[in-house]
Amino acid sequence: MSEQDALDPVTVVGLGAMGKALAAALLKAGHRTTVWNRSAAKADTLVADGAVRADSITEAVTASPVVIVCLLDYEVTRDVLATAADALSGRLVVNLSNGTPNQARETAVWAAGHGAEYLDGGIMAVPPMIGRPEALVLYSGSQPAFDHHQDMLGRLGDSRYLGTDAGLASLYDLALLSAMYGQAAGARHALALIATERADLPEFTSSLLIPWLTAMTIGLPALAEQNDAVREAEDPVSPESMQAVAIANIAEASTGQGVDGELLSHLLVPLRDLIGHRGTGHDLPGLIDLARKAAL
Ligand code: FVH
Repeated sequence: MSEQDALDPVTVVGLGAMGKALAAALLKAGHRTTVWNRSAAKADTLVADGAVRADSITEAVTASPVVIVCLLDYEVTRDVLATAADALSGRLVVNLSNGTPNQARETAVWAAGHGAEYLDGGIMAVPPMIGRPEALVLYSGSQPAFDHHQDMLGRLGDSRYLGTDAGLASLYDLALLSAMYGQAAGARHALALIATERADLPEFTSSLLIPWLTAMTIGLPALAEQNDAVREAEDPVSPESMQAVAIANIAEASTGQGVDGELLSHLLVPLRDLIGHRGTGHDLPGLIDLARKAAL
């Protein structure tokens, strides 16, 4: 790819915390960067740094062959783009707004109906990480578009292309976010428990919580490979019946320490109910299915 292709003009639609970071990274890399936001004042700093302010969404779209959209959600994305739909033909829309796989697929069809190529994306990073290699950005949709604009997309972070199904990036994004929110809920519950007796939460976090969570990722490959062979293992390292007791104790101790179980209710309540099946001669039937549902 020539240097000229790599430095194609680009438009960024949506200048919230993330959109601003995306535009700043592209601007810094040398792209002619046109920006648009509903609240125009959010463009001021970028414009002072050299970005071009578009006064309308149509002006923003027509300014560049690549239009990167980073808005609150797909409803807003479609509402905003609809007002410039006639200008989309021949351009690439890269939608980095959060949404569901079906919303991504529908938007891909909608964009194609207006003659635009479409890439959907999921940003696995927070704004200060944008432009650095640790900012992972997942893409799906048009492979020729991804290949052609790889250099530009690479300026936002580490780009990973998942496939032609536009819904894949969303699916992976939401899967990874669900793992993150699950871990965050567990960590908050842990901190709430410790806070009932000790105040030094930073020390607990750095010396015990982080090393513990890191060490326990060792169980993830087995979870991913969970199948009937694992289910029937005769000598499991961590039998479900043992785990069920620990989970019951977490619930009981939380109540005893005056900690609300709400954050972990999605995990503790169904498991507590399954514990009621003990003594049926089975090893907590349904527990693995529950984990499977959670993993899927
Ligand atoms: N910030 C983050 O940590 C995460 C990291 C992972 C990816 N997300 C997703 O990125 C999308 C945008 O997130 P954001 O952080 O930029 O969000 P906000 O700062 O809240 O900005 C929201 C933008 O959406 C515009 N907007 C909202 N409603 C409307 C509307 N009805 N019409 C037009 N624009 C609208 C808003 O405009 P304004 O309020 O400034 O006028 C902002 O441009 C998001 O999908 C995350 O999940 C970020």
